Amino acid sequence: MKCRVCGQPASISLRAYNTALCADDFVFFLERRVSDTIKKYHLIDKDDTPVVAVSGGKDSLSVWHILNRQGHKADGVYVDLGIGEYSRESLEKIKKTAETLQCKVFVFHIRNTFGRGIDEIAKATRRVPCSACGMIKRYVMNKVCIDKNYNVLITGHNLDDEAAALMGNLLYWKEEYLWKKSPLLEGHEGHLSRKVKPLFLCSEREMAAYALISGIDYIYEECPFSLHAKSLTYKRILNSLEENSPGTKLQFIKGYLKMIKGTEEAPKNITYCSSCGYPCYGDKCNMCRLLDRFHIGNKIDFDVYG
Ligand code: Q46
Ligand code: ZN
Repeated sequence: MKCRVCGQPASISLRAYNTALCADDFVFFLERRVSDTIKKYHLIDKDDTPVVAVSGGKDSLSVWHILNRQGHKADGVYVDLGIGEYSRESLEKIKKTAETLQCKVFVFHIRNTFGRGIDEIAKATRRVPCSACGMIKRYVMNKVCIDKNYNVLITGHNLDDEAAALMGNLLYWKEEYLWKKSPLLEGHEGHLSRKVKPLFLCSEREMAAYALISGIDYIYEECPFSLHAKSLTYKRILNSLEENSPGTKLQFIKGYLKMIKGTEEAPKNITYCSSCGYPCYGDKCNMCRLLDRFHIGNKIDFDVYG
């Protein structure tokens, strides 16, 4: 198999595109795909001040790396869930990447604030860990943007994540979420940052290959709470469809984007939390309720590295 561009031996076959590329041309192809997505959906302007939500995994560290290579000087933000070796190793990889990129990373340690990890918080509040985690992450990421003057939050969601989430929303006809899967979610000036997903059209396999070829040192293990997630089942089903019919995931997401025209509007009829001022439904946001429950007060501190 030869590289479609230069004729040298190919390193990766991309059946969805009916092509094969060598390592250098694949890196060029992937980075071009990201910059085209950014341009097409107006994700990041040259005057923007972006910050990347990093987890230590291949997608978030790769998008951080790509953006900085493309001249979007982006810092990072990480929520340390306090779940043992997994959290420790993730933080190490993130600090190392921040150092390589010569960027700052803001770290919120859940254990330092709450005196317990995400699993214990979830138990105490009768939520599942992913629900407590999602709520805290959304709050903390937004707080970094608002307090530290970043106007756009970048996430590393890839094509497989989005296709699996869309499939789940369709299967159960979750209409309230069905139209909420786009590369750009508008914010509310001074209250809620804009959120963008530059890897929206890059598959999981492509991102793993990119990270490997580019020497990105990421954590291979997944969060221990992700193991029973329904999204993994949807990903397996989509992968077997892709195996039989290459390009299925891309068509699924592209067709959807065409229908919603690329942008998701910020939620309407929103109110603001009486304690912190961030958007919420009701009088107080869930994070302020959580802080009240543990008698912590409105005190969210970050460690800064880099
Ligand atoms: S939500 Fe759940 Fe993930 Fe949080 S607890 Fe782990 S699996 S990290 S994106
Ligand atoms: Zn609040």
